[in-house]
Amino acid sequence: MKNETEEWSDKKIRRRTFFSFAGFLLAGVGGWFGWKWFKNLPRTNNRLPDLTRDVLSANEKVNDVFFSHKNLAKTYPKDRAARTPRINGKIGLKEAINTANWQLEVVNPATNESTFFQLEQIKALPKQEIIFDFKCIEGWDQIVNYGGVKLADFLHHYQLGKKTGTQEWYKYVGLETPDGQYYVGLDIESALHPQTLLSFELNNAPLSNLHGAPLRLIIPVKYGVKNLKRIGKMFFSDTPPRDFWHQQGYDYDVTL
Ligand SMILES: Nc1nc2c(c(=O)[nH]1)N[C@H]1C(S)=C(S)[C@@H](COP(=O)(O)O)O[C@H]1N2
Ligand SMILES: [Mo]
Repeated sequence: MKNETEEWSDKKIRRRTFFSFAGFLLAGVGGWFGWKWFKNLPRTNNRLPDLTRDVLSANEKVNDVFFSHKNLAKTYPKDRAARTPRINGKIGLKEAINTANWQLEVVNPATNESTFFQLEQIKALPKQEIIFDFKCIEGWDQIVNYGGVKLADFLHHYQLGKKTGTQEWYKYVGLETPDGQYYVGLDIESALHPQTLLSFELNNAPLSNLHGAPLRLIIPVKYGVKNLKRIGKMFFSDTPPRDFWHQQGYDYDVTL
């Protein structure tokens, strides 16, 4: 003999079973009609229905936007920036540097000729400031405030990085410390990204030695490893330039 509670719960189970079975049927029937509808959608050249194509093209457009320059790293208010940003990595910074004698060497791959730039020629371009979350691949991050000029502005202004007599960019930019001990390669899209800076200031003061004086790369869409300190040399190529941490097994791109 079942007591009241047991009967009540039996009833509830039967009701539940009925509803879940009905739900299962409905889903099945819905799926069948949905498939019929999909199959009869208008098609061009008997391929995927046009609607599907439209959705796929829309996705492609979303991707284009997402992976284009509209893909900006998040920025922060100035008061969030670290007062004394940590220092990490001293490769290529061991020799003393005389900032007054420093020059940036830019190599033209077609002629193998170098052009030398003074810091003042770089500072002459419009100054930008960015406050972003600097991320090291080793697992730490901190919000930092760097100032400098857009690498894109520098390349455009001094007409660097394009193949002679064309509008075609080389596919990569290579950067190295003056002693060649630390080096990175960047795809041209990332190099031309509007947040990528040739930076000479941290917290509105000239860079300290260990933060890369007198000029470093700031590339917020990449991990720290690509943010080369103390740039000595820049060159262009269609094949990936050597990259210090890639040689140690990290991804070449290290895009965030
Ligand atoms: N010349 C040079 N640049 C370098 C490195 C280095 O060892 N040498 N280390 C990289 C790494 S791994 C990180 S996380 C950042 C750290 O920058 P910071 O010292 O200004 O915080 O610099 C990058 N640029
Ligand atoms: Mo790093």
